[in-house]
Amino acid sequence: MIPQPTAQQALPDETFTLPTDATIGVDDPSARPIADRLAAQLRTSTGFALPVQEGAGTITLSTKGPAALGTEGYELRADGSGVTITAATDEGLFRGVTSLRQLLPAKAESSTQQDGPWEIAGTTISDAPRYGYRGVMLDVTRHFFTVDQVKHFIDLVSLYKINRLHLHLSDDQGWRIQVDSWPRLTEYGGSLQVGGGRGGSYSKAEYAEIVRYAAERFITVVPEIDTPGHTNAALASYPELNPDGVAPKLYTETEVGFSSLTVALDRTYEFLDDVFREVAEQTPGDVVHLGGDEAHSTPHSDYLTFVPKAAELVVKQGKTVMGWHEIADGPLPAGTVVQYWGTEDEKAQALAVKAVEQGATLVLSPANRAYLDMKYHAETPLGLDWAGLVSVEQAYDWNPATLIPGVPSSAIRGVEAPLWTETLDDLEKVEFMVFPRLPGIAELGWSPESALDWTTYKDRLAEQGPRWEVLGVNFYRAPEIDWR
Ligand code: TNX
Repeated sequence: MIPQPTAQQALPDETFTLPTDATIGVDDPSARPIADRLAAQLRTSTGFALPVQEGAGTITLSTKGPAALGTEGYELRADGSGVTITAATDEGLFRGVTSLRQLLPAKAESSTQQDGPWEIAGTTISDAPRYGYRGVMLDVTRHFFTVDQVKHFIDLVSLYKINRLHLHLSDDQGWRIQVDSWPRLTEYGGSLQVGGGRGGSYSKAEYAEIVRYAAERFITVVPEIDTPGHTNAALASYPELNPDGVAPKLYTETEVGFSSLTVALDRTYEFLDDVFREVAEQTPGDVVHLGGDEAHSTPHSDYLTFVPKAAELVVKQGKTVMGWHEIADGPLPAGTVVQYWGTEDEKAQALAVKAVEQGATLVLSPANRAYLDMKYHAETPLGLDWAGLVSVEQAYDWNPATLIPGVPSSAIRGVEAPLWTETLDDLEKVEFMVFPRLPGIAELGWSPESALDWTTYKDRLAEQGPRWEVLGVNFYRAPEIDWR
């Protein structure tokens, strides 16, 4: 399994076999949607009727589980008489069902009817995550991805117990979320993408659909509006945001660091007030990300003036501020989440320390480990290499608790694997960069430190191959993995 559970024991003399007349039982109506979706998948692949009923079933989902395992924890038992998943919350049940899917044969994921037997080797599991934030980021600005594409992405990442989807919604190349009070952001600012092709954007209804779909899989959307740099699409849409009142052209190349909001302009904050209000209104999650990275054309003193003002506008909406680690150079509101994207550079590490000294928590996305847009090896046809080559082992073989000297493990809120899409214009390319590296980051976020071991992980990873084949995932068959 990936992520490796906290504790798992074999029941050597027991095998669960899903019978033709199997049922799925729920003891709480709130868990019904989880049972219904499991039933729907298994009906498709097994051809069994799999009615969902109240009370016990062949597979039972119970919310009477131990509170000690937290909101995402669960227990699972598979033996000769059935499968029971217990958790204290629906979220915990969902994570347990995710594990059950991995215990079943890969063909259980099929979209066409397959032959059994549908067996699980007897086992007991008691499981809960190491970190509460286990994210993936999708950059929908450099290349736009439709709602259906994002849903597909959500389906795949949810298999690895990812619980945050960070959407990078604005950048130089495009503005991708509707803002009613500034309609040209999407109408004009969202019209193109890298390479000059047609871009796109999410209407409020479409964005709500992404948020809903993610929530159904217990994934919280973290929207990012990148400021004060990475703002050419906004500056191009509204001349009034520019110091000289002249809008730049739309931009469809891939340089970074050339654009900036105007820090001295009142209109800048009226703009951000509207944007953060409308984005926050559409975000049930607790966090709004204000970017803050690579503001190379914002004078540093301006940057230090800007970040607290922008952060205040997020706080005003009742949301927790999240930002890339550069924001830690100035004062941060209480509870800020700082996203570390450094490699081994001392400057970035010093900013992480400065963040923690201010009481912030860290989400770790070290670019030389967790950046899913880095090439696997020198010949990888897609991706970038500014942070180095990121092999499957390189992505997996690190410890979040000790990554940054001077940062105590208690300050680590979790991990996130960002996928920037300068070189990725369709889902096949996205899948190629995400798989097989994301499961490794997901395991670092979930599994106990004692379970992390490249040699054994490699074997577990190999077993995911047949699943991805059944699911039609275009994964990179890294030669160092002994794919089954
Ligand atoms: C740096 S990392 C960026 C992005 C690029 C990415 C490409 C960070 C916070 N900003 O603007 O897309 O590199 O790898």
